[in-house]
Amino acid sequence: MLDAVIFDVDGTLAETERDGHRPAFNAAFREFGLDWEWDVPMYGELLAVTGGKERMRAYCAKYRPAFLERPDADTTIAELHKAKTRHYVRFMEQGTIQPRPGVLRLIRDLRASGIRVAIATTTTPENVDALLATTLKDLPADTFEIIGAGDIVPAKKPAPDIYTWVLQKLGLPATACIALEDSRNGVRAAVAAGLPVLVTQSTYTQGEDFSGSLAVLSDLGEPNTPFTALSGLVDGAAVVDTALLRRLRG
Ligand code: XBP
Ligand code: MG
Repeated sequence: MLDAVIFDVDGTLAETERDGHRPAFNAAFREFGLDWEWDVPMYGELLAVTGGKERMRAYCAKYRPAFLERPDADTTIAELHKAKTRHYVRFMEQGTIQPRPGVLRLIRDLRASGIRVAIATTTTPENVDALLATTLKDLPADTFEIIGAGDIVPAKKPAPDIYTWVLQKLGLPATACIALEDSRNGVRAAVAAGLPVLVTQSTYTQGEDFSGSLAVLSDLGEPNTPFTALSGLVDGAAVVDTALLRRLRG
């Protein structure tokens, strides 16, 4: 039985990193009078570290070591992150970020089949709320039964903690579920939690090492624009739907 599907957010439900999170960080840096600018290639490098506060700290350690010597470094990073979240929510409200192909179709299909859906993400809860209210506004408000996000667990992906937290809230064993992810860090987190995981690679995660996943696809596919299978057996299917997820989980 497949009882629940647990979705990653950034890169999986929508392409939020390049045109959502990245400009939000840059807007926060400008607001604080910092001359830091994360261009598209630089942000790709920084995505190796999950979590916005953790990402800013990793950036400083490599490129702005003097900043970390400041006595107010920790509080400034926390304040910067609050500003970044505010800018991100504002950008989302402009309504330019669309769901990835097949996301709405698959979620509706799962719910119609009685399968529970949940979220496991490293991003801040306000960002998930903003995504649900804008990009995913066509889904009923109670679609995602459990939302695991941000700092509710001490260790972010690739640690398994957020998936373990969601599984516990769902009251399900990992073997009754499947995770959908777009990144190596996400696959590592899901696998470490014992979850089968399917990958739809995203702009920033093309060509990452997804070992441990069931299959790697271009996207979830729509009937008139099927997905491309990059690795794994997907038995000639054109789109990811409830039936394919059940077969994949075995
Ligand atoms: C995405 C992340 C997050 C976002 C930024 O994780 O790594 O850090 O880039 O969000 P996922 P915050 O793919 O698991 O959703 O700034 O709120 O941390
Ligand atoms: Mg992701």
